Amino acid sequence: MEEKFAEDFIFGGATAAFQVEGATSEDGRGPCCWDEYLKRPGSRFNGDMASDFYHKYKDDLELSQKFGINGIRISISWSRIIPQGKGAVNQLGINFYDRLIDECIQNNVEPFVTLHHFDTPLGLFEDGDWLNRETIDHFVAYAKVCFENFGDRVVKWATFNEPWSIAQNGYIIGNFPPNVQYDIPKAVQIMHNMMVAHAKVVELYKSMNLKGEIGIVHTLEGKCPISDKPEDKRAAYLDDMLANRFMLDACFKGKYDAETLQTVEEILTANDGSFKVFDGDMESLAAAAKHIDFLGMNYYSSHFLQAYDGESKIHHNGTGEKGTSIFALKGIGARVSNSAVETTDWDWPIYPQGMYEMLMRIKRDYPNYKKIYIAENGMGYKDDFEDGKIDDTPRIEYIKKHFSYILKAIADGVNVKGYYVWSLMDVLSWSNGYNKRYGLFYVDFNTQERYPKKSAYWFKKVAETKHLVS
Ligand code: BGP
Repeated sequence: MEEKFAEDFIFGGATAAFQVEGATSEDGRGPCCWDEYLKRPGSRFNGDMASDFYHKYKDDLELSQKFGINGIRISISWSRIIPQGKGAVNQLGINFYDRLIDECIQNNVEPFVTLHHFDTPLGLFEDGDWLNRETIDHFVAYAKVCFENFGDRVVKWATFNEPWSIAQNGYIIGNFPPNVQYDIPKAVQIMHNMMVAHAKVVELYKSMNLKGEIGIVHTLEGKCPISDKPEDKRAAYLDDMLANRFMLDACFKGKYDAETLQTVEEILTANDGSFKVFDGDMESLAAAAKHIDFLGMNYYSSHFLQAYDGESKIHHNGTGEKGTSIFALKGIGARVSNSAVETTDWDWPIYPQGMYEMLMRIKRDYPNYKKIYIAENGMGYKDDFEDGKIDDTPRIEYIKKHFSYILKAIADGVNVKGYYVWSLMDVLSWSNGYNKRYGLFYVDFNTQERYPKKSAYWFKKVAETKHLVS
């Protein structure tokens, strides 16, 4: 195993516009789908203030720099730049990201910018979001505005964050807008359309001859059979097909392998549906696969699969009450607990070797990948705040285990160039609110004060020495 991270390895912190910025009606920002969703009666929280990054970004960047952090994932809020999603550009929105990007650079915290992190402008969302093919053209137009304005300084761009989460949470689990459950055909169509949008934006970026690199951020989840039984193996294979392989094929092979296509069609038939490929789509995917510069890999967890032949049944644990999750999908399988594997309070299995296996798989199955950034990894935890001190030792242990598997993958030839912990500071958690904390920096959401957690001090030592210190 490698003993040390390379000198140019990025030790970053990740954020996303809606989860940190707040200021949702300031400076001409239009509404996004999450504003509307979290304002419905009964909602337990909203994003109006979040971590107040819109006003506190200078403090956060100064803090980052002090703690050895040399990269930050931010996303641009589409509805700050183009408030209606299409049409007029909002100069005040451009000005905000100009200031933010300049501040990152001044602090030597390199910005890694995602164009879309779940927050489609409300009008486009109501018109069908990514199921409406016109959204693709609007996204390309918005990307162009971003590249024209920030492409001189930003050298790392991601088209999307986690299309699988949008598809799965919005159309299968139902805990993201539009809160549809069990509609696997729509989930697949959304993923395909987003892959086409991604491809078109990659091609646009390359045509503009800018100096940086462009990729996509996927959440990749290991899918392990709970036993050696062929039917459990099949369940793991099917879940993997939807969550991982379908979109990795699109991005890095520029097509869906015959096996991928056939299996996805079988899943769709079991769910009474199909998906549609439009004229020119496959040409777009093929072109972009030749040009994509990196894979941003988010890895939190793996799942253990058992065969299941009943109707779909899901309960999402959005409260941190351990052991309350149910996830069983018709035509695929059931995610079950593995007594040998610890979980978080939100029932996410802690399985760091799954990250190693996924990294090795990328190298094996997609040999044209150029480099990988771990774009998110981290642990949701109910931190205790005592006299300004936060002892989050379990989070340190979690990150440390993942770091050691990254070093092992690097030693085994995978080109991993950076790691962005989720999250830089505590943020709004999409379907869990403010009590599921991930940050290196604790945020008191009443005062918006920041406090470094024990993990921040530990992360600083690793970033400075490049060694996996204890
Ligand atoms: C990823 C998202 C992040 C973040 C993280 C933690 O899927 O890209 O935005 O939210 O998951 O998820 P959660 O807050 O649901 O625990």
